[in-house]
Amino acid sequence: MNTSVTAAPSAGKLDKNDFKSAVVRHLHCTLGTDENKANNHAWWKATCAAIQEQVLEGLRRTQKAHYLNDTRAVHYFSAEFLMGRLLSNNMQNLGLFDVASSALQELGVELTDIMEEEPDMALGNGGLGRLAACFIDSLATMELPAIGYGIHYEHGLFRQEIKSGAQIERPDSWRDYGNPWEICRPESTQEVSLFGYVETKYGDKGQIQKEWHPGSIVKGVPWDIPVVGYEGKTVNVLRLWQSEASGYFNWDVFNAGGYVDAQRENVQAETISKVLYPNDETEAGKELRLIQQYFFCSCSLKDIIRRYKRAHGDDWSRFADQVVIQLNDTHPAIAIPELMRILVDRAELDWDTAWDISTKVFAYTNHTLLPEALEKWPARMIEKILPRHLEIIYEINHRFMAKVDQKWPGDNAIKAKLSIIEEGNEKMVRMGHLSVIGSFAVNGVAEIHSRLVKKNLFPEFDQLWPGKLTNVTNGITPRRWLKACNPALSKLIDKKVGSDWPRDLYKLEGLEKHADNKTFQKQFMQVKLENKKRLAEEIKASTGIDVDVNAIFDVQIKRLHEYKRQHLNLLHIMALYRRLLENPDYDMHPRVFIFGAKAAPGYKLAKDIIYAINKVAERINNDCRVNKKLKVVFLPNYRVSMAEKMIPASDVSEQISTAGKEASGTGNMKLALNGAVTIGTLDGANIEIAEEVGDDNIFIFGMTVEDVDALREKGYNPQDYYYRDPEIKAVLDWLETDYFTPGKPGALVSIKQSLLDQGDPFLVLPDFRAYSDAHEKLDAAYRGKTRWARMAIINTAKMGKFTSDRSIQDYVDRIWKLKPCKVDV
Ligand code: BZD
Repeated sequence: MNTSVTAAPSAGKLDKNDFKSAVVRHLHCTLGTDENKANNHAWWKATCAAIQEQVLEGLRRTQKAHYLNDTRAVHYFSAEFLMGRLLSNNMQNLGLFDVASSALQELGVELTDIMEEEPDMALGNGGLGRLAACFIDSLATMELPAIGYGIHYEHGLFRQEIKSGAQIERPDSWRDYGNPWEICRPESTQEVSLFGYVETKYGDKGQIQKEWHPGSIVKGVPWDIPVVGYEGKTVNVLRLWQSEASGYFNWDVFNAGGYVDAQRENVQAETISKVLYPNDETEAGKELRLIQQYFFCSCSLKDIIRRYKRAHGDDWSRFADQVVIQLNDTHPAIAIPELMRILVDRAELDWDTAWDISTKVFAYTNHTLLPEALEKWPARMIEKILPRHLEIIYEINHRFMAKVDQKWPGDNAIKAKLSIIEEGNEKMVRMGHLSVIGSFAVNGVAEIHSRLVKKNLFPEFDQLWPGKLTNVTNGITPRRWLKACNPALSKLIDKKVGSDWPRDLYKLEGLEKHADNKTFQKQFMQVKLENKKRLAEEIKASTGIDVDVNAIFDVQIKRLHEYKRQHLNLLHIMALYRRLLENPDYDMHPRVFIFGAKAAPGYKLAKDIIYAINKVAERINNDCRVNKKLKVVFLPNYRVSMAEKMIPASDVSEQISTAGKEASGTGNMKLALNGAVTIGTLDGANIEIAEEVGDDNIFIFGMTVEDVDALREKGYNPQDYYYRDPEIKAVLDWLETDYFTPGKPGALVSIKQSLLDQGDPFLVLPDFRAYSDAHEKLDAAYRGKTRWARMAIINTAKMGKFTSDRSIQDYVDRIWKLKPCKVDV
C-alpha cells in the first residue's frame, strides 16, 4: 500500500501565512468559533493546536527513528514534573516564535496576551520537579532517546492566595478547560495490583514459587506530553499515568458485602492520581502516597517491558543494555522490588540473574540530607499494600547483610546502621538504603552536597562500593530561563556572541570582554530596567504596591522553609527599617525586597513566616518616613510562569540557606544567568557559582559547613547572640509587640520563639551580622554604577557550566552511557 501522503509542513518551512491559516482553521474546525467571536482563550487554544501539529509531526518521526534504531534509552522516573507553560517554550524550540507573533498580529491578536491564558502545569513542588522538566528539555535538545515517567495529577500544587497576610490554599485545576498538549493513549493502559496476599507454592522441581493474589486492581491510563528539543528535531515524550477503576475487586480477599462497597473501591482507584502531595522536604508517610509511588512505577515498568519485548521477545539478556532508569530521589524506589518481582515471579529468572539485571538498570539521585525528608515506610504498611514487595525487600536485605558481614565480620552496629530495615517500636523500610543497594550509581546534585552524601549520609556504602557514589551538579535549561523569558537580553547577547549560546552556553563567556564597555553596560542595564518596569506593573496589579524601578530589586524566590531562611532576610529588613527610623538620613540606596514562596499547608512556622513578611511589608510600605527607600513585596502564588517574570527583573539573588542544608539550588543559577548578583552562603551550587564568577562578583557571607559543625560541637546558645547584639535583640523583641499587627500583640511571636526558645535550628542568629555586613557592601557596589553593571554582566557571562545540557552530558558519559539518535527532518 502506498502510504506516502503529505504530512504537515515541517516547522522550519512554515511561514506567516501558513501559520495564520492554521490558526484560523483551528478556530473554525477545532473550536467551532471564528475570528470575530473568539476571546483570548480561544485564540490561545487555536494557536496551541497550530503549534501542536508541528510538534506531533516531530514526535512521529522521533518515535520511528528510535524504533528503527532499537536505541538504548533513559527512563526518568519522577513523581514530579514542574513543566510550567508550554506554548512559548514549544514555539521557541520550533523556531516559530517570530512567525507566530507576526501572524497573530495580522489577525489582530497580541501573542504575549494570549500566552497569559495558559495555566501552568504545576505537577511538582519545587526544585526537584523543575529539575526533571529542565532535564527532559535537555535530553530532547541533545537528541537523546528518553522518556519521562510520572503521575497525571488532576490537581497540581495548590494555588496560593493571601488573605489578611496569611496563606490560603486553593485547588489547582490546570485541566479544567482542557490541555491542548496532552494526548491520551488508552491503547497503552496498564493494570496495577494492590493489597491481597502471597501464596507460597512449589514448582515441578520442588522450587519455591510465590504467587501474589491481589485484593484489587486499578488501571493506569497514559497521557503523553510531547517534549520538543531546541530546534525541533527530537520530540520525546513525558508519559503521565492517570488512575482509573478497573472493575476488578477480589471478593474473596476482602470478603466484602456487595455493590456499594465495590463502588467505594472504584472511587478509591481514582483518588490515586487526584492530587500532588504539597510537602517538600518532609516525608508524607501516608498510605496514599505509597500507593501513588507504586502506581506510577508499576505502570512505567510494564510499559518499558512491553516496548522491550516487542523488539527482543522473552530474551532478558539485553534488557540492561537497552534500559536505564533514573530514580529522581527515593519517591520511585519501589520500582526496584517491582522489577525484581516481575523478573523472578513472572519471568521466572533466578534471583541472582534478576538482581544482576536490576542493579544494572537503576541509578538514583539524592536531593536532600535533611533527616525529616528521608523516606521511610512502616513495614506493616508495605505488607498491607504490597505484600510480595515486602518479602522481596527482606530478601534483598538478607543478602545484603551477608555482604556487610563479609566486610565487617560480626559488627552488629554497622549492620543495624546499613540495614534497609530500621528496627524499633515500629519496623521501618528505609527507601534511601534500598535505592543505594539497588542501583549501580548514586549521585548528589552539587559538589558539596555529594561530598556530604558520602561523608555523612552513606559513608559505609561508599567504602563498600568505591566509585558508586558520585556527583552531577544540577543545571537549568537556558532555552526557557534566558531565551524565552528574557527576549531583550537574549537579542543583546546574540549581537555580541552570536545566536548559538542556547545550545552551547559556554559561548556566553564571549560577553566577558565587553564587561567594561560603557555602551554595552548601558544596554545591559537598560534591558534590566525595562524588565523591572514590567515587573513593577505586575506588582502593582497583583498587590496594589507601587515600587520605584530605580530601587534595587532584591529577590528571594523558593519554597518556604526554615533552612532556606526567609526569616533571616526578614530580620534584616526589620533592622533596616529600625535604622531608617532612628536616622532618617541612614545611607542606603532605595531597595525593594521581593518574595515569592509557598509553604507546605501543614508547616505552621513556614506559614507564620509568610504572615510575618506580609505584616512587616504592610507597615513599612505605608510608613511615609521610610517608604521612599524601603519597600517589601510578597507576590502571591509563586510558580514557574511567575519566576519567568521575576528573574529577568532581579538585581539581587538571595541564596542564604544554612551551610550544608541546600543540596544545590537551581534558582541561584537562573537568577545569575539573567544578570542578578548573588548574596549567599557557601552552600549547594552557590559554591560552584562563586568559583565561576569569582569572589568580586558575588557576596558570600556567613558560616561554612565546617563552622556550622564547630559551633554545634561547642554548643550553640542563641541567647548569646540575642544579648550580645542589641540590633538582634531589638528586632526579635519587636516581633512580640503589636507594631506590625495592630491590636494583635504576639501574632508574630512564634518566629522569636523558634529562634530563641527552640534553639534556632538553622542558625539564623549566628549568621545575622555577617549577612547585614554583606548587604552593606552590596549596597555600596550597586551605587558604583559601572561596578555593578560589570558584576551583572560577568554573572551572565560565567553561567556556561550551569546549563542542564552539561548536567545531562555528565549523566550520559558517566552513568547512562547513551548515544544520540538523529531524527530526519
Ligand atoms: O531539589 C530540591 C533541593 O532542595 C534543591 O537544593 C535542589 O536544587 C533541587 C534539585 O536537585 N529538593 C526538592 O525540591 N524536593 C522536593 O521538592 C520534594 C518533594 C517531595 C518530597 C520531598 C522533597
